[in-house]
Amino acid sequence: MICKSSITGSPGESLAELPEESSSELPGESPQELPLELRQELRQELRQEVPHEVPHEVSEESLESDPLVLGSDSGIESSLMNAEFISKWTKSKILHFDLDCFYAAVEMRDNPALKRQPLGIGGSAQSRGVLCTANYIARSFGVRSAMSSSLAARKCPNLVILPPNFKKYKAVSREVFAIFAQYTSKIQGLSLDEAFLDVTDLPPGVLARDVAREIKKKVFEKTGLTISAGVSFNKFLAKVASDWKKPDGFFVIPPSHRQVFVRDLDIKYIFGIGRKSCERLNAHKIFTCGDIQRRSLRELKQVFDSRYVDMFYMSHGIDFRRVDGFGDRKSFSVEETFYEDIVEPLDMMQRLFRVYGDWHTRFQKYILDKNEGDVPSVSALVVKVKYHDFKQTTHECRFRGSFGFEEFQKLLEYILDKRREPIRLLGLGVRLDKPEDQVQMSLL
Ligand code: DCP
Ligand code: MG
Repeated sequence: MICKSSITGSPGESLAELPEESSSELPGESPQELPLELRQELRQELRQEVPHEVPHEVSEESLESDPLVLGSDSGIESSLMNAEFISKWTKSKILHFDLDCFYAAVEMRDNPALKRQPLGIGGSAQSRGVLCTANYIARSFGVRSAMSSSLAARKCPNLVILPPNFKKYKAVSREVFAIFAQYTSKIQGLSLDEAFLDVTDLPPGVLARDVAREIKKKVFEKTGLTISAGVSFNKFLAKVASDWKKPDGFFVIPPSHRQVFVRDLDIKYIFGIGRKSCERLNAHKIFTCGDIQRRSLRELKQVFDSRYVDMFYMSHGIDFRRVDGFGDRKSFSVEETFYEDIVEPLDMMQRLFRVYGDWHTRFQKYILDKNEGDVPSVSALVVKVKYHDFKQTTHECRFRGSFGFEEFQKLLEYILDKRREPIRLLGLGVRLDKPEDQVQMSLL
């Protein structure tokens, strides 16, 4: 077994309607996700389409020697935004949905008296619990997800804290995803309450915004919950749009409003910029996408290192990531956040077993839904742990052949041997290779 570990820190109204020009072209993977092939493809496209010979990645040498890229007024930045190239990447129709204060909303639905109270879902303040989420009344007191329940109770003395009922939330989630599936099979679920849908291939005359509205309505009728919807031409902006008018939001960002919309957009919305990156960038006086746009590629390379081209495009509202989950997935994993830190190793193993059961069920369904010949092979097994202090560790080992819970157990043991402290999240999964060998799994 070849293993590797990694330790990281914790990671208005509608402007206008989305033009409905039809396109059968799906964008490729993001350079971040599938770098090599697509970067080559992008380079190729840039060579063909931009006036100057512009490499997608600007090497250190060319930064020094090529007068085109030395200054911010060099022209290379605008070359990267070649109109034809950009129009190609603004033809998709992407929806993003996210249920509002999900766990809390389910509890309020089932006990309407809770609607008038500040409500948190999570572990109790007495037992070092952590909140999974809070309703919007509680949020107005500064209560947030992942906050310790004791701090939340200090911020909001009348806070009612209920333990989560994951079984119930999973059942609701299944109902919501079944509604999504009535419109497209191109669904990428990000969590129980959040998903991207690619509706580029809608029949002529069917508008993406109408589909989004209809889904919102159906979700409410079926579950009694409000879901926020974003409509745009890529994942980045669809996700921003669903957040824009939360709760019960609906917002459209059409290609024609790309530039105006992103100019003053906070960099915290950019995919790949977390809290820590945000602080670092703010120190460089970069607060908005417009601030990134105004920097030369040379400066961006210094600030973002290898991610600078992606960040350049994101700052212009261009995102090459495709809605994934229906095509060639590169991994399949499941994780669970606990509402109280898990302290005992035996308890951790039992939780891992539960996560494994969940993963196993979903993975089997994923495999069964595939056509024969499209079934990917498993190339590695992965276990992920987030500690009480939000430090995250993953450990993975290459694996071919049949495997079961025991293999994941060994990976967790390895992690715990290195650091045996209370944990708040456990995840496991597999990395997938192209369909070559049949996946063999030993069933429980
Ligand atoms: N969750 C969790 N731990 C976190 C964040 C979220 O257990 N740190 C759970 C509880 C949430 C659910 O996942 O209800 C969905 O997460 P969201 O981030 O979408 O948060 P909410 O749906 O609660 O709120 P919002 O209205 O902001 O979407
Ligand atoms: Mg949500």
